[in-house]
Amino acid sequence: MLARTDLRGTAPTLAELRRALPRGGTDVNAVLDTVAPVVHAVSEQGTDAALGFGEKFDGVRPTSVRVPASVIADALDRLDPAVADALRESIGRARMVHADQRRETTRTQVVAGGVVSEKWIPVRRVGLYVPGGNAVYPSSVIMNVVPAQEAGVGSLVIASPPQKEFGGWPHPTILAACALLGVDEVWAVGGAQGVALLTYGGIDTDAADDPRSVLDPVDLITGPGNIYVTAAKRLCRGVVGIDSEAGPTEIAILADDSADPGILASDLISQAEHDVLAASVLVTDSAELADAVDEALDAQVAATKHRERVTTALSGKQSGIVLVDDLEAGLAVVDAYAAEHLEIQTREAAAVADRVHNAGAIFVGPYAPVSLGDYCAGSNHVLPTSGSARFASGLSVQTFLKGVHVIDYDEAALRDVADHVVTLADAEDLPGHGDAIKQRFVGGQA
Ligand code: HSO
Ligand code: ZN
Repeated sequence: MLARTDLRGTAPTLAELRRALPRGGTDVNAVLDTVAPVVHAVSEQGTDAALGFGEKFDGVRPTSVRVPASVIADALDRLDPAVADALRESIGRARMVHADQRRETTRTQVVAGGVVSEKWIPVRRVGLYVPGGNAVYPSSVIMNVVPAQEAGVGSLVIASPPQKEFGGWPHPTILAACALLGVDEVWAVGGAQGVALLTYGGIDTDAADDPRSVLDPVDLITGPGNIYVTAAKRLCRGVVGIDSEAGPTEIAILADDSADPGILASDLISQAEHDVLAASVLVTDSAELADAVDEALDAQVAATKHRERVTTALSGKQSGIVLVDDLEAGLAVVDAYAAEHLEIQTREAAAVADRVHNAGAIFVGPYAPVSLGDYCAGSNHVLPTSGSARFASGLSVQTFLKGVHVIDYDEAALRDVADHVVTLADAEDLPGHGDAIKQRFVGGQA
């Protein structure tokens, strides 16, 4: 079922390795021209334009952008108690991990009388995009909201597409998750127009709770979406901050012959289940294991609920088995691939995991599957995709903080370094910079 890339007996360069590895990808550039007029219209006309596009593209117009408080409360009341319990558990564990990520102010005494501090200020207002359609992921609401709240973000809004079958409001499970998290501002707007409305704001003339409710623009947008949402985020970037451009999900597994093929097959299927474009990649030095995983996949895929989607994902060019000579070569492959999720299923898995440089998140050993991280490990599941784990991190408290330097020098400390500043200013032919120093001292002399 999985295509094979056989690297045994070869010594590829990094560039060759990157080319040889299975990889998919979506072409966001291809839809920029379609999305640009939508973003432009919403930036000029606000809410009316956004609702108009929603009606045109998705065939639904909510009675107001702002979801009434009663609709959110009702969604929680009707939520299956077992789901509510599991969501609470997920929230509690995520809070524990993310609370530990808070950053203290650093204070550096550079010289006597000269101090530079760095303080971490939360972004004022954040918009969290939550997709609708097939992918109803209350867990992703948790993974976006918890780090923002733990960072101290004071104002949070969730935007999610209106759904015809739910009276023009976002999916009730999404609304229930908002209620459990204490988020009371939810907008029924999605797609590129949703991202644009978060960016530029508007007035919600139809809001049930408040007839002229202001839709305040946000400073940062996080959360995944389809290709149109991603294109809109790319176009709005700069006016607003964005997290990263989320591509289809990926799992890579580095395994040796000690791994259980049945477990590997089920983990490969678990992420293939998300999307026909999802990538599942096994890297191993054991051809016998590769054969056994292929066999296990045949049996398990036939029995899985979303078998068509899974089969398409597993047989796509983005998925496959990479055969390597040994663990060393396997580590080079997983570093070159830089998977969103990397499982280590080898002997001494923790020591091997310690040697990985590039992965969005690393799952150690047979009892830490990606599904655990998706819901209840406490870790975040919004992670860098498409190889961006070489330079990017998953969502965390840090995503929602800005580091600001505070420079506090007294007269003696400035005088002490004045000559160097003037010299550097002259060297850059910016004498006005030097004059700003001289001006502070008697006679304008440093
Ligand atoms: N594996 C997905 C997140 C997710 N899984 C949500 C289940 N629900 C991307 O990390
Ligand atoms: Zn998942």
